[in-house]
Amino acid sequence: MYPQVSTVGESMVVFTPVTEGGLEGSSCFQRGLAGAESNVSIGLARLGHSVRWIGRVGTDEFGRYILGTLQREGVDVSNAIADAAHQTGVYFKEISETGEANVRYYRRNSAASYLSVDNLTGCLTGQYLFVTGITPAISHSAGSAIDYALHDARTQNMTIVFDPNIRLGLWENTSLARETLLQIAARSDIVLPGVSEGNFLLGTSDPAEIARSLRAMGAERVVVKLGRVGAYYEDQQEVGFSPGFAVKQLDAVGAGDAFAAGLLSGLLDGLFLGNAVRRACAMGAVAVTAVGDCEGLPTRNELERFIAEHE
Ligand code: KDG
Repeated sequence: MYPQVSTVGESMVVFTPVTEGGLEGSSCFQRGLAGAESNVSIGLARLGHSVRWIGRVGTDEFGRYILGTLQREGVDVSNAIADAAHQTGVYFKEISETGEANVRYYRRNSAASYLSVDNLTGCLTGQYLFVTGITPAISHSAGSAIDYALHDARTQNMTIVFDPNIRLGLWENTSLARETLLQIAARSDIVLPGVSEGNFLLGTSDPAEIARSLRAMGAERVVVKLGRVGAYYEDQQEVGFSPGFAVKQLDAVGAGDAFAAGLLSGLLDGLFLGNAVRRACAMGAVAVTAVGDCEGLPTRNELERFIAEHE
């Protein structure tokens, strides 16, 4: 099936302790697949959409695991690059009792950090391009690839969806992070910040003000994620708030990616923005009920059942 969505970014292997003691004390870890853009891809594929993930992994066991898993999920990896000279990135994650994560990255000089403009030439296709603020943070070369992707998507009339996904630990400094992410937001059609990301970028925690500022910069639609509370959304036609769903949160990592997948899915299905945001909130809620960055992403049937049970 021809991809409806293209996305580009770094995927990694994540290890999470399965015994007491966190990263320091635990001797047993569970392996999983991580990476915001591949999480979104899996979310979309499970909802029945066609999606292409473009990224660069090592030719090592972890790279093979990532590509094999994505393929089994139905994600198009035909343009992914296997890099024999560099390793696949890895990260470790311990989760607190409230489901918040403490992460430790081992991704410097990873295969993905060598992502380049050449790797993307002729690869982007579909109605939507989804990008995050993680990719420009990992290296200059990956940042140039994102710059090219935005340009190419614009030329092809694709709708650009941007999740800032701020990871300050990956940036050289905060002003470079702010400047780069605001530039990407201004070149995007749909921007999906969390409220604290809005505050970092624009100096306000007021969702309406965040949306207004991003729209004044050029974004057509803005959806501000308010965690378990729900989400605020705004475009030319609709302004509103969609409440969150009450669930027991086991692992918050990946909630924003599930949200993005739900939103894209709703828009691909032709829903109005408010209804797409409701689907996004439901996706985020289901995703946090399982441990793992992408393991909790529901199929379409599971999502519909969840929404019906919580209506
Ligand atoms: O949004 C979840 C991702 O952040 C996670 O899967 C790992 O991509 C990742 C990152 O860079 O933190």
